[in-house]
Amino acid sequence: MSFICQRHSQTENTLAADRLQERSNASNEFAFLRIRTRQRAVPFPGMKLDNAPFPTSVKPMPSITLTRFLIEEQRAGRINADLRLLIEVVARACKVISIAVGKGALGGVLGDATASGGDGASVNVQGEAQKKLDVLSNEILLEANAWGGHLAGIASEEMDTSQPIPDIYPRGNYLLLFDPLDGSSNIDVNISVGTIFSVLRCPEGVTRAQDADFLQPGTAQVAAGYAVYGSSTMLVLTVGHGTHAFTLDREVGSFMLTTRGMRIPEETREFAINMSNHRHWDKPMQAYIDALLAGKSGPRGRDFNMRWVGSMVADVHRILSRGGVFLYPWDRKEPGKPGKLRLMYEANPMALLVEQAGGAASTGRERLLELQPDALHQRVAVILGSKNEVAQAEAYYREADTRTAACER
Ligand code: FDP
Repeated sequence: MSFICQRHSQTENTLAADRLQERSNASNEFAFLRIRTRQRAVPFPGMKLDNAPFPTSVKPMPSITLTRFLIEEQRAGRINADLRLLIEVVARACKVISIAVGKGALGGVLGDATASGGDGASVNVQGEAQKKLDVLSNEILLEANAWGGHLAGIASEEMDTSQPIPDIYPRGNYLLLFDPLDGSSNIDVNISVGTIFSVLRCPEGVTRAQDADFLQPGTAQVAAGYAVYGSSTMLVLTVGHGTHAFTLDREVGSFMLTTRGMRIPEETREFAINMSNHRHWDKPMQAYIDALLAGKSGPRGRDFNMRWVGSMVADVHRILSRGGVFLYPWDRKEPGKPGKLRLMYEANPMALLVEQAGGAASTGRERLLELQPDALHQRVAVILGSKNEVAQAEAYYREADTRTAACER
């Protein structure tokens, strides 16, 4: 009762403030009062917004859950029941990871994982030190996906080889790949990290999937997505019909659809790259970035801003939300490797999400999604984001290659 009275008096405050505002538009003092009372006046549950006395800035709460979204996708014939279940299971695992990440130091999950046997840090197949949360997130995703009957195999950044579904469980027609916790170096410093996943069809006739069965180009992905554990937890998903964002309602425990059909603007003035590697890049990448840095007085004729979180998930999320270009090119530090990021469970899913949002994804020389992988943990150079900016970067490689070809003739 007192809650309703309080709301009622807030509404009256708003109306009174409106009247005062009408009487004296010139008065800054009254304008301030109006803003203050308006901010406090929110409708109580069930109030019809049409009748609300404060029509501006009040939006109805999002009401489409991930479950409802997926059921509607299934009804529209865009996914089948198994794929729906698979995505729901991955999303549920991401909620569990989100809770573990959110506990931080209180959960005892920060810091490096120790190798089995107890001596020294545990290292993954890439030779990178594993964090406790890397290992935990991997276990959460494996455990959640093993028994549902929708998968034929699972591959992860944290496992040397793919894992078939244990014999005690039924097997399905899909293959799941994931980076359980991307941006590991940011875990211990309370900066956004995330989970990236990609879903492929298991080749016909294969029941116990091997690594070779996973080696399909990104164009073969039937779904891809990521969860970003930031100031809010979000799930961004595509099943090949647009890219959609869901925000975790922590009280209810459901992902709610908050953006249907994300769109990346074609033009941008923002780029994301680890600038400390400048001297290690090849000439075309140096020339492209130098042009951005030159700003108004350079060949691009305009200033660019740089944002670099250092967690791919967070950087790509910003680009999906407001545009930009993300680059992780080849560099001379590890000349034998084509790049730092992994093709199958980092670059490919992000490339599909970006393309589905109207952006582009490239290695600099070819469309990322068309690369034929030859190893599960293959690395790749990545340029993705606003279409026209990706094209600008590609132009530097094309020009360099044309010059080289001309010299060789
Ligand atoms: P991290 O090594 O912290 O896991 O692919 C992994 C990744 O982070 C990306 O998320 C990030 O964009 C990139 O590597 C950052 O690497 P560097 O700090 O070596 O540039």
